[in-house]
Amino acid sequence: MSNCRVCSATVRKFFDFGRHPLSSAFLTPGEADDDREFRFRLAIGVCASCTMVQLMEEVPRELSAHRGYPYHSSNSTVMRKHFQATAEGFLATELDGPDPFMTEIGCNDGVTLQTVRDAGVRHLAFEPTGVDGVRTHHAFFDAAAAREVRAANGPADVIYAANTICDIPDIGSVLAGVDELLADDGVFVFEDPYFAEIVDRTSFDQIYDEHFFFFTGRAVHFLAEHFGFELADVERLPVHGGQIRYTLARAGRRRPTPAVEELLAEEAARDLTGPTTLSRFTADVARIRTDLLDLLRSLTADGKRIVGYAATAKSSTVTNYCGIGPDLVPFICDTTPSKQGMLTPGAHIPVRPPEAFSADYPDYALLFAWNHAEEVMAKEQGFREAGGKWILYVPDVHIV
Ligand code: DWN
Ligand code: ZN
Repeated sequence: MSNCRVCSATVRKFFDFGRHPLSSAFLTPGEADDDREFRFRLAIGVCASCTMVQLMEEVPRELSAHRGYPYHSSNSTVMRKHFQATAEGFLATELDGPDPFMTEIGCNDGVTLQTVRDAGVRHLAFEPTGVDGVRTHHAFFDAAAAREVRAANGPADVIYAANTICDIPDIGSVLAGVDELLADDGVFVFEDPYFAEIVDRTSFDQIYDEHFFFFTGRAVHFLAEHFGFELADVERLPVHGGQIRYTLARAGRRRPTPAVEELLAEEAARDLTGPTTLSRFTADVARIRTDLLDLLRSLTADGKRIVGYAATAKSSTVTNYCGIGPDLVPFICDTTPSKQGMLTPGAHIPVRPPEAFSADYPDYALLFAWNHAEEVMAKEQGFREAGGKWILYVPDVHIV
C-alpha cells in the first residue's frame, strides 16, 4: 500500500507488472553478466480520494543515475515543429506584454526556448545538465531554485514543462516553486501523457519508472486547487500517443475556458478511473502480452527474422513485462549513439545503429516508437519496398 503524493490518501493498486529495471539503464555486455541489475516493483494505482493515478513505488533520485538519458526531441521533425509552434503560441499570447520572461522546467535539447530566444524574449531553463544556446539555471526546479531565479530576473509570465511534471513524485515541491516564481497573471503550462489515451489505446508501455503520474483532468483540477491555483485551460495534443496540455493560473485570476468543464464532464461520464474502466484496461494489457508473444513466437518458428525499431523508454516495459529477449528480437536499432553497442535494461537485447537495419532488412520490424509511426514509416520506405512489414501492438497487436 502507498499514500498519494498529492493528498496523502490511500492509493489502491490496479496493476502490477512485476520487478522491472530502470527504463534508461542500458548496460554494457560486461555489466549484464554480473547479475546486479537494479530492479523495482513497477505497479500502478489510483488514489481513493483525489483519483490521481500514480506508481505504487518511486525510484529514489540517487538510484536513477541513468535518468535523463540524452533525449533529442529535435531528432523528430514532428516534435521539433510541435515545440516551435508551442513557443510561437506563447509569443503571440502570454509573452506579448512589456519585457516578458519565460522559463522552462527541463528543456531537453532546447527547441522551445531557442525559438523564444530568437524572438528576443528573456528566457531561462531549469536544467541540471545545461543545454547549448539556452540560458540555464543548473538546478532541479523547486521553491529554493525558483526564489533564486525570481530574485535575479523578476517573476515569470510563463512557466512551461513538456514531459517533465509527470516524472516528479514530489509534485508539491513543483507547485511551491511555481508559487514563488509565477507572475500574478502568469501561467504554469505543462503537457504529459493523458491517462484516458493510455486506457483507450492500451498503451501500457507509457508506464515505467520515469513516469510517476498519469494525469487526468479531474486529478489535475484537484491538484491545482489543493495548491492555491486554478485549472484555467486544457488542450488535447496528438504527440507522444496523446497528451493534454494543462494551463494553471493563480486562483481567481483567469476564467476557466469551456474546455475544462467539457473534459471533466467527459471523464465523469465514462468513469475514467472507476473499477470497471480499470479492470477492462488490465484485461486488455494481459491480452496484448499474449497476442504479441504468440505472434513473435510463431513468426520465429516459421524462420522469419524480426528486428526491434527504436530502443525507447517504453520498450523496457514491453520487453520485460512480455518476456521478449534476444531469442525473439535479436537486436533493436536506434539513432541514439550512446545507446548503440549497449544492451537494453532487463531484457538484454543488443542495440545497434540504424545502418544495421537498412544493411540487411529483416522480414518484420517491431515498432517500439509507435508514437512516431507515421514519420518512421515515411523515412523507411525502403524497408516496405523490400517486402518488410511492421508489427505494432498499439492499440492491439497487428501487422501493417
Ligand atoms: O516521456 C519521455 C519521452 C518524451 O521521451 C521520456 N520519459 C523518455 C522518452 O521516452 P521514449 O524513449 O519512449 O521516447 P520516444 O520519442 O518514443 O523514442 C525515442 C527513442 O527512439 C530514442 O532512443 C531514439 C529512438 N528513435 C529511433 O531510433 N528512430 C526514435 C525515432 C522517432 C526514430 O525514427
Ligand atoms: Zn490523492
